[in-house]
Amino acid sequence: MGEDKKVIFSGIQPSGAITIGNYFGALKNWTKLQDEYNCLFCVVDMHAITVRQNPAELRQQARDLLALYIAVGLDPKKNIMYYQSHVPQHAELAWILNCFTYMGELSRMTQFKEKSSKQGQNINAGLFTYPVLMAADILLYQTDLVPVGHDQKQHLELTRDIATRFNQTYGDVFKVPDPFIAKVGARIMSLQEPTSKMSKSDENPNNFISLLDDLNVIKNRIKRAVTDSEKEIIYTADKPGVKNLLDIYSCSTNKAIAEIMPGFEGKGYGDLKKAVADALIAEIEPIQKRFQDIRKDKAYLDDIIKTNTDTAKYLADKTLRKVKKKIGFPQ
Ligand code: ATP
Ligand code: LTN
Repeated sequence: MGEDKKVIFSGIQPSGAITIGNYFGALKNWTKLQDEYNCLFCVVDMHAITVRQNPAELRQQARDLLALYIAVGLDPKKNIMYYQSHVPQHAELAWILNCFTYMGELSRMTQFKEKSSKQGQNINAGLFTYPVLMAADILLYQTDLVPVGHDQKQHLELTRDIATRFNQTYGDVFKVPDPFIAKVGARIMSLQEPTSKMSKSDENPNNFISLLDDLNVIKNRIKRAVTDSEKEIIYTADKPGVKNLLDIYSCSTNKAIAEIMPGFEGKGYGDLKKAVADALIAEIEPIQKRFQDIRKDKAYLDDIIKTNTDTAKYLADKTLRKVKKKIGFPQ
């Protein structure tokens, strides 16, 4: 890692097939950062088990996700890409930070409220303390910037609060990180319910598009996406379905909304959907091809995992040792 560059950390849960929301909100933006920053991109499998996972599927999804990181254009020589569960320092720091986090803070987390309402009676403690593990992920690497979608802003604020609280007691141990939320793609919405965000663990597959979906499936999902009973293509919050399609189009073509709107003048929703599907497929198809090649090359992936895990462990341990010493654990 170059000493002079700022550090970026981010992660995605292998909790399902990666959606175009994850891609436009996170992955695609990461690829633009890899030259300017020292980046760590983690497959956060420990976060994924806050919801029950099938073991065989989890293992496969984690490996797919790592291969996808590379397929979207993240260079494994430039970026540190690894599985969270391979670096035990994450869990160790998370425990320590649990003792610096208040129950009240955690109960205010929107994601906890949403996910716990879905889990009904048996809400596990991991779901509650999930943001503390996320804080540990970030703080272990003295991270400057955390590129995430809009939904993670609250978790980032909590991370900052925990770091500041710890530093006030023990001196400057942690860098206090800043969120890094891109202007475009930060919030891709569900296709059938465009007032909630697209999510890979949604029970209704018509709500999302996965990066690895068959191209015909992608076409059909877009075709079936909710618009409204009017006709005109306008970019406004009152038309969430149409707005979402325009956002997807804008992200797929790398063109600003103002730039694409004139092209849709006098056109109907059918034209819009066709344009969106074509643009999206043009963006995704090459990624799928690269993914298939990478996923087949076992030795290549294994080597990346081994090398990157060692580097991550080395860096994480530097911070963790400092933390343990400050707290007063026996040396
Ligand atoms: P889950 O449904 O399992 O909670 P998720 O699809 O919400 O998962 P995460 O793994 O929690 O995805 O998030 C990975 C990254 O993708 C985060 O940076 C998050 O902000 C971003 N992200 C997730 N959903 C969207 C979305 N709909 N639009 C933009 N960014 C998103
Ligand atoms: N909670 C995040 C995933 C995540 C993450 C992180 C993102 C876990 N640890 C550290 C950035 C930095 C989510 O997107 N649901």
